[in-house]
Amino acid sequence: MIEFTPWPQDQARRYREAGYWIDQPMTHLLDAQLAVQPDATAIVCADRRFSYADLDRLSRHLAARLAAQGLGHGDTALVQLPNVAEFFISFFALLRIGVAPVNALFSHRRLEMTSYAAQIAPKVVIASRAHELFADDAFADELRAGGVRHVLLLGDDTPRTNLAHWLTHDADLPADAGPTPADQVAFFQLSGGSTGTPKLIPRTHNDYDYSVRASAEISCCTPATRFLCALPAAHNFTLSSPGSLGVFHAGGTVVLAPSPEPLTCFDLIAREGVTMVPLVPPAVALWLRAVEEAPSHRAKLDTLELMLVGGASFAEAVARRVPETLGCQLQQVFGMAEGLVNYTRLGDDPQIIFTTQGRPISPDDEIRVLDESGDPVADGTPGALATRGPYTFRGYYRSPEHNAKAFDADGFYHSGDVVVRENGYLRVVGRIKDQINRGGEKIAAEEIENLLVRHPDITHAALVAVEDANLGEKSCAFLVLRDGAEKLSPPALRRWLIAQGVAEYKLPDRFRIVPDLPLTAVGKIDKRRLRDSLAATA
Ligand code: OOB
Repeated sequence: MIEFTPWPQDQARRYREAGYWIDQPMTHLLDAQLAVQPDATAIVCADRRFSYADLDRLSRHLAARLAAQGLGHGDTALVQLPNVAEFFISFFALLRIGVAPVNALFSHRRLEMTSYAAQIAPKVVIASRAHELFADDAFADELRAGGVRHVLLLGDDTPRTNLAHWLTHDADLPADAGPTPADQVAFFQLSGGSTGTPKLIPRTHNDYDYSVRASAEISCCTPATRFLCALPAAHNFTLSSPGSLGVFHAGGTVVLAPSPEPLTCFDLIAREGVTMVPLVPPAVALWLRAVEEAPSHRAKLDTLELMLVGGASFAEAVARRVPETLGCQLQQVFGMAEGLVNYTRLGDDPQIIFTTQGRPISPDDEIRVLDESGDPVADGTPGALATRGPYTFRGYYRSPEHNAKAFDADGFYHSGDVVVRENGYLRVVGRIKDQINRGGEKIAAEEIENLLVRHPDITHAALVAVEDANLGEKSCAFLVLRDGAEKLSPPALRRWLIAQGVAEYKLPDRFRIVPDLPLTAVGKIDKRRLRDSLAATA
């Protein structure tokens, strides 16, 4: 079994008694649809359509082939696929045989993939030839040398390693051991992070499945829901809030888009009659601008009923333009891969919908808003968010030191967000974690700083957020150079970072060479002063 920090028994009992944890593997949501509407369309992926029966059959074929290779409970997988049907086929296949995947983002590169592989020691890697890392065999060979038994590639020429081959039927395969018990780890979510290495979040069947079922209800998913999956399919928001899984649970259709680029999405919405879409704030701004510049686009959005917006802070003035300009309802979502998800409710007063990030999914989500000494603040006063509940994890994978800081003695997870609570609703007003939120994409400052100081000419580095009109935030790296070092140009620095294998969204948008970094009274880098110095010169 895969190790994880379990919930204390009394809480686990309460979550079961309340009906949150139903002790069924997450694959039950597919089985349920297979029983009632096998021929309904589950996924639209470019010109391909997959019914629930197709999704079930193809995921069983892959599961059977992997099980025949000896994969099963306690094993892990590293998956990196773009928004294609094979992502869901692989996800359910792995769940069916109790193999827990890490679903990396397609934007992740060598550093992230190597870190995930080192943490989970996967037996199988499922990826795509369309990704630069897998365009030739070098990285796959490296993975194999590190213990990976199978690398299956979408779009490969060799049948043995082509994912398509693994989706074909073989009647002679033996039965597998089935999914892991529902109180065990189903898969890993990725943490946005604030530490040097990307952290993994073990999610159990019970906890994740509850968040999916409850989210589907809150966003009113039905068999008529046609959901546009345009953000990365593996992200917690797109996967489970209510996400593709919430839509499968309700028996609706997931329409895949390669990216949230407005014109492609508008055509897909019109062609497929899309009713629901989750977006991050910068994508909403692009959609609004596209319709405002060419009002004829509005007709393509006729079927769109609900837009969910989350992942980064969303300005009230922009929120108000969503129903006006796009003709659909807005639902704000404030969630985290670690667990807790808040939603404005569809029947809420518009003022609540435009000005808050919602309230928790569950009556048993416990929320504390704390001052600097850890005492609760009064409603209406900003404070640090701490939470525990039926789908909020209890510990990062194999990270005891970080867990000691991220959790308190009561098992509350401290998310690093500064929130204001009023009448049970939360507003996100700031952040204490050392992270940059670049339009919903999270960058752990420490990860990039550690990388920068590996450069032979850099002795100190500090990454801070800069306000940005389009993305909300961008990043700026303050660098102290070695005595006598040549001046480094931003393009040269970016090229050097790319060569280190880091995802492009983590590259600093700006660089500032400084003689030294300001320190606080306790000798830490004074990032506030760095941010203020940028604001002053902006
Ligand atoms: C979602 O998940 P993550 O894990 O990528 O990032 C979580 C962090 C939060 O701690 C917060 O700092 C920020 O992203 N965030 C927001 C926000 N939603 C997330 N900040 C301000 N306003 C919001 N509405 O981003 C995520 C997971 C599930 C559902 C939605 C978003």
